[in-house]
Amino acid sequence: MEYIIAIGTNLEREKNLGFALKRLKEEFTLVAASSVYETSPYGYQNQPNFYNMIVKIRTELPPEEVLKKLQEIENEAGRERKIKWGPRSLDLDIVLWSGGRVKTENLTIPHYDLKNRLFFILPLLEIEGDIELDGENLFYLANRLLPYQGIRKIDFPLP
Ligand code: A4P
Ligand code: MG
Repeated sequence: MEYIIAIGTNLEREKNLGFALKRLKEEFTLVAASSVYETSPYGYQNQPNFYNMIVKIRTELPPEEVLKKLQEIENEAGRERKIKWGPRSLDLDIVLWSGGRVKTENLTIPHYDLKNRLFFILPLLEIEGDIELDGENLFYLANRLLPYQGIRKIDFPLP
């Protein structure tokens, strides 16, 4: 199975992004990694800018087990869940997987807001090329969001 995982952090960003990559490599096979982007907060505005990126991993684990591993890694990074959409040391979301759709009580794949977030779409373009989501290609989606969502590619040395 292949999974597309989104990484987001806006507290101790360098440390937490490096930690996430290290732990993901320990738990799964890392197949591809996008550039790192600095992005304006989406949703709740009164919080620092984020670092966001996308990775592709390979594993035999089913989605529920992958989610559990991701939540363990978030917890190791000291993740607290207080404000919905608020500041976070580390957020690991499953964006897509090779098995199609999932809809259970605690897991929705594709990610419920994928098409509205430039910080998912732009790095995803780097990894997957111009795939379609429900008949809309990633370039089209990126163009639609670019005027409204601040995003800037940064140099980040991958561990
Ligand atoms: N869950 C369901 N589907 C998934 C999935 N595909 N991947 C459930 C991961 N989790 C999934 O998530 C809440 C529950 O979602 C989990 O228990 C899981 O069972 P959470 O991470 O505990 O809580 P949250 O992150 O506060 O909520 P949510 O809805 O995931 O927040 P979002 O929508 O991820 O928004 N701005 C910028 N620029 N960059 C960001 O990365 N992130 C957010 C968080 C807001 N603004 C941002 C960014
Ligand atoms: Mg999340």
